[in-house]
Amino acid sequence: MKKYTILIIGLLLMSIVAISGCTSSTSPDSAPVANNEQNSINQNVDSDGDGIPDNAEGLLGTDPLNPDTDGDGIYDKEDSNPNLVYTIPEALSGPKGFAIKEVLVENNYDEIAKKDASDHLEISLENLADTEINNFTVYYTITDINASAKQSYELPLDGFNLQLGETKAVHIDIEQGLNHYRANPNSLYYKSMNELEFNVMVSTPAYQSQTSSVIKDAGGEELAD
Ligand SMILES: [Ca+2]
Ligand SMILES: [Ca+2]
Ligand SMILES: [Ca+2]
Repeated sequence: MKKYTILIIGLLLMSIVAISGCTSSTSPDSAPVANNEQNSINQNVDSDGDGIPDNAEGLLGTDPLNPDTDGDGIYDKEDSNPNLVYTIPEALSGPKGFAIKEVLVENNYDEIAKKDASDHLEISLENLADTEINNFTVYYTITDINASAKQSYELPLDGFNLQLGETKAVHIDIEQGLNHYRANPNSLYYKSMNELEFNVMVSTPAYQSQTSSVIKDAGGEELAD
């Protein structure tokens, strides 16, 4: 009888050890749950402070890191069409002080790093004036003819200047760096697989505005190699 009692106590002790072992082995599994909770909390963050949470900006097609996605001065939350500039800027007249040498929306190449770059809107500008030029603004539209959708953006090129005789590219994308300016990561450019038409107007006070158009073939954007 005593033997059986010892055996039962022994089995109970083994069970407790086994159960506590199970408990400790399951605790790492609970970590992803905590991470998921953390993610859902982060998605409710309003990174740009425009009153729209980051995850909702993705659904709306606006930029979670720009309170005024289209650059028309009306914040995303108050903007009835946050991807269409409210007042289309007028073309400026004057002498031709600069030229648009090239507009690329695919097959971009990074001249500094000497390698392919991810597809983005790249505008190459040449100074034709007898002085340095700055205070450029880019206004561009993206038209998805198949989906009957159009978006437009106005972007001041703060800090960009063209020295005498200089030709230099402006990069409108989601990269950071010199001569890179912010594109909406949820725009047609990044979300539509259809053929897209880009119309670009570049202006700076005292000179004639310059325009150019380019087509992006159907298919998604290509990332850098
Ligand atoms: Ca926001
Ligand atoms: Ca925003
Ligand atoms: Ca706006």
